[in-house]
Amino acid sequence: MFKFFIILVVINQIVSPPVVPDKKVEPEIDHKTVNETLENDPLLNLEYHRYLKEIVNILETDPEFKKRIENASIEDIKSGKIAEHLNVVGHELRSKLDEIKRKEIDRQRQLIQRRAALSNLKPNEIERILPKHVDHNNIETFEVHDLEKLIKQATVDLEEVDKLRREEFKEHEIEKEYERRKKLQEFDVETRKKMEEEHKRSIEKRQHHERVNHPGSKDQLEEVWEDQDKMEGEEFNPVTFFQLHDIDGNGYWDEFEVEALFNIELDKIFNVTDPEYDPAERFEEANRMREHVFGEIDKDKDRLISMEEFVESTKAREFKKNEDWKSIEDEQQFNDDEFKQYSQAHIQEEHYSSTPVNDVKLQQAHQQQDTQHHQPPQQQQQQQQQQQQHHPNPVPLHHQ
Ligand SMILES: [Ca+2]
Ligand SMILES: [Ca+2]
Repeated sequence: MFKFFIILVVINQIVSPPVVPDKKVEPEIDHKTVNETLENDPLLNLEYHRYLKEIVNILETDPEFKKRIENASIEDIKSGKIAEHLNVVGHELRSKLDEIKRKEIDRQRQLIQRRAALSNLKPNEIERILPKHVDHNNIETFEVHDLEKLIKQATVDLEEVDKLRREEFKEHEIEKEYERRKKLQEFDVETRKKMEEEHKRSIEKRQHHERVNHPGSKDQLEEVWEDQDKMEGEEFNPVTFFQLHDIDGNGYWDEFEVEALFNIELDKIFNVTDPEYDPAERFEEANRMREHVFGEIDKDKDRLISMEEFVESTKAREFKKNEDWKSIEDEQQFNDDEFKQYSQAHIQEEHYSSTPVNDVKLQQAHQQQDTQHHQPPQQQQQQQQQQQQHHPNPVPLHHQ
């Protein structure tokens, strides 16, 4: 398969739509966040990925198009420059592309209109928030401009995806800690103490894991070669190793194939029998190992490792080094300020969700009035104290 298609297929797998649990309908949506809400809408994302896949599937069947993009550079793919070759695609396939685009536009419009109605958006505001992966000025045919937009959008997503994943993971860890401390408040002092000790023991146990081989080092890969590939006794051969782990045989290691190389190391850190075992942490660790290995080996930054890139990396001096690897268990994932910020926002949110809508509106009106009136500092302090009494912070702000 050509690199262009591999990259788009990889994008489609990696940038999968986030699983967002059904949230309660908010009494009122903040107008400022509407744009963001729509851009992150899981349904719109789902449609976009389906669309991307459908377009790739069609283009892949055109021999002339494939011939033209055979030697495309990663720069030309990322910039969308290769989209100009769409002009060589045959009439029949172009009609199919047109049809896919028309359906996509229809789907988008329906979804957006539903959401816009919920958020009381004006018609001119809807235009502004239309997804950027389709050319909306032409709603009938799929043109060079559409392919260019699609490729650009997909590669932008790809560059953002690791950053977003890290942020989401941090929030997950903070949330977990918040919930844990909240739960503690339900018990008496004695039980709480016991639970805290147990938690501490669990953390220490995870921190004292077996030594992890540095991801991508000779020692690490040789362990895979011997234990996983059952090649014990055979000398490590980079070409054979590459082929063994190019699972789909497309000539490149993609992110999933690389992450699969770390299972032995991950088992050293994470134990499913640990009562606090969290699959999200294992997933994050695999991603960080993969990011590290790609940073070292993927020289042309196309998010694929070619056999040449891999073989070359095994010749470097670093390959034989096996430096200590800091796992997520070895470092704190968030600081006190971040935790404090989350707790405060959450306490407020919990309070509002348990308050009837009319009361929320009344409170908002009161708050507005409050900010308009300049209160003397003493009064402000008194009010703050009253609020704190009303919504006591159930969670102590220092952790671990
Ligand atoms: Ca592969
Ligand atoms: Ca590469």
